[in-house]
Order: sequence, then structure tokens, then C-alpha cells
Amino acid sequence: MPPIKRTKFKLSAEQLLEMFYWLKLIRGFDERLSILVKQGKVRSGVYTGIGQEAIIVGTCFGLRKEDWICPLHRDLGSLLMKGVEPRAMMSQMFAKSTGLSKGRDSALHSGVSELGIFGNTSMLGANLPIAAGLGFTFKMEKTDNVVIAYFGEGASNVGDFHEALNFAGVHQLPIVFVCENNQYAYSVPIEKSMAIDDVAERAHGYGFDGVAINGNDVLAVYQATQGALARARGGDGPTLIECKTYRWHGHSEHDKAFYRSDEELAMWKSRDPIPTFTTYLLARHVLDDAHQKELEAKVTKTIDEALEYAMNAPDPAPEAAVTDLYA
Ligand SMILES: Cc1ncc(C[n+]2csc(CCOP(=O)(O)OP(=O)(O)O)c2C)c(N)n1
Repeated sequence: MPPIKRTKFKLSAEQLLEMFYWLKLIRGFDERLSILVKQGKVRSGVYTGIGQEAIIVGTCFGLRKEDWICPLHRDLGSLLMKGVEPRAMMSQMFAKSTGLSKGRDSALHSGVSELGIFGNTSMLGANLPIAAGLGFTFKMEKTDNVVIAYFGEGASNVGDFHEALNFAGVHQLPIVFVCENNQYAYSVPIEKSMAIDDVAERAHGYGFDGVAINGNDVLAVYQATQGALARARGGDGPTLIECKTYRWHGHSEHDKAFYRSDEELAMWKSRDPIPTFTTYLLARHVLDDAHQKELEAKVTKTIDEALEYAMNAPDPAPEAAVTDLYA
């Protein structure tokens, strides 16, 4: 098995700051939604990815429009990075007619084919055979587009996961499988559902490389993704990147997560991806305090505007329920 190509990357100061902005925006968006849920204002289940943002930013940064993503329920940030306007995303959470599915769907399942986003599937792991199908299409069409397929460590125990990886391995498909290993599948800790330590190991059984990395280090995620993308675009097939991380909130905002200890949460909070990256940027003089405040103000303004837009947007008309039907 050839080792994963570790492409040397050199990000400009602007690109590093862009990554910082995305980390902050995605965190801010989820935090705001969490508050809005408690205020009873959101018309959807909310599954925040607070604590996991480095995975989304490190994998989506620099993707092409033609590349596809198959996100999870927790990956709202990936939709933003792939080009969904914050106001459309917020409208979606409020089931407004200006949302992605025009208020006719649970917030989490909308895709945007023009932006290369396949809507999240309710059945865990069911997005992975779809990703395999997309990858197969790219291969047949002889493009060098790539699919990023996200899944949780819990989903790696279902049959769809294994079928998709097997198919991708056999056909050397251009797919980057990204495991967001946040240690729990709802209330089930990983040691109660898997007899091995690393989900990454599972890739080897299907004939391709798997690596386990620190999912809270945005640059480590970016570097691993760049290597995997280069392999996939070059016809060398899939890669599995397992990103070790932790979700700070419960499975969804209604879950108080009593199944884990305060100490465990505190330990993972000390590995918060955002301050780690902030320190990196400050130490390299890419960021200073004034610029940081400016970026934070931009994030707040973007979220405020999106929220105001969504709150004031019209509800869908009853007759709209039967428009845009396939047949
Ligand atoms: C096939 C299937 N089994 C069970 C569920 C119920 N369920 C929804 S989310 C979830 C936990 C998911 O854990 P994981 O895949 O690790 O992703 P995470 O939510 O931790 O990001 C479960 C069990 C489901 N949606 N689909």
C-alpha cells in the first residue's frame, strides 16, 4: 500500500485568516442556534458541531464548486463553506420560504445540487453508498472531481458504510471518507460499539489507506485532506481520514448528555480548535488583536443579518406544499 502523499502546503496569510473566519462563523452560527432553540424559536431539531469545526474547515477549505460533499446532521458549516448564503441557511432553520427547501422539509436534509451538496440522510451511513455512486460517476465521466463523504464513528458500524468502502476500494473511486469521531454515537461511547481503537483501520480491509489524526487541529486536517484530494484527483482512489474530536453539546440540543462526565468535557474543551489556531496565528503575526476583533465583529454582523432576514421572511404558502414535485 503506497503511503499517503503528504503534499507540502503553503497557505498565505489571507488564506489562514479565511480559515480563522470560517472557524469563527461556524462556531458562532451553532452557538446562536443553540440559544434560539432554548427560546423556542427554531422549527427544527438542532445538532450542533461545536468543538468539531476544525474538521469542516480543514476538509472544505479550497474545495472546488464541482466537488461534492455528503454532510452529516452536524455539518451545517460545510453547507456554508460550499456556498450556501447564511441567510438561506438561517431561513432553513426557521422553515421559511426563503430556506433551501422552502420550508417543506426538516432543516437538516436539504441538498443544493448546483453547489455540490448532497442532503444529509436520516439513516446513518446511507449517504456513503450515494457518495460511492457520485465517485463512480466522476470516474466514468473522466473528471478529476472528488467527493468528501462525512460519517460518524457510530455510522461506521452499519452495513452501508462497509458496502460503500468496499465498492470505493474495488473501483478506486475519488472519495475522501471523513470520519468525525466525536467519541459518542448519541449516548453510546465508542468502546461499547467497536473492538478496535481506530475507525481508520477499517479502510485497510477495503484496500486503501486510512489515517487517524487530531481532528481539532485545522491545519492537520487540511494537510491530510490535501494529500487525500491529490490521490483522488490523480486516480489513486479513496482515503479514509479519521478525525478524533468531541462534541461539546449533547447529541442534539434537547440532549443534556448526562452519560458523560464534566471532567471529560473539560478535558476536551481544553483542546478547543479555535484558541489553538488563534495562538498559532498570533505567534506568526498573521493576526493581531485589532484584526481579531474586526473578524469577530464581521461574524456577529453576518449572523445578526441572517437571523433578521430569516425572522422576517414569509412562511411558505400552504399551496407551496405541492410545488416542485418530481412526479
Ligand atoms: C441506521 C440508523 N440507526 C440509528 C439511527 C438513530 N441515530 C441518529 S443519530 C445517532 C448517533 C450517530 O452517531 P455518529 O454516527 O457517531 O454521529 P454523531 O451524531 O456522533 O456525529 C443515532 C444512533 C439512525 N438515524 N440511523
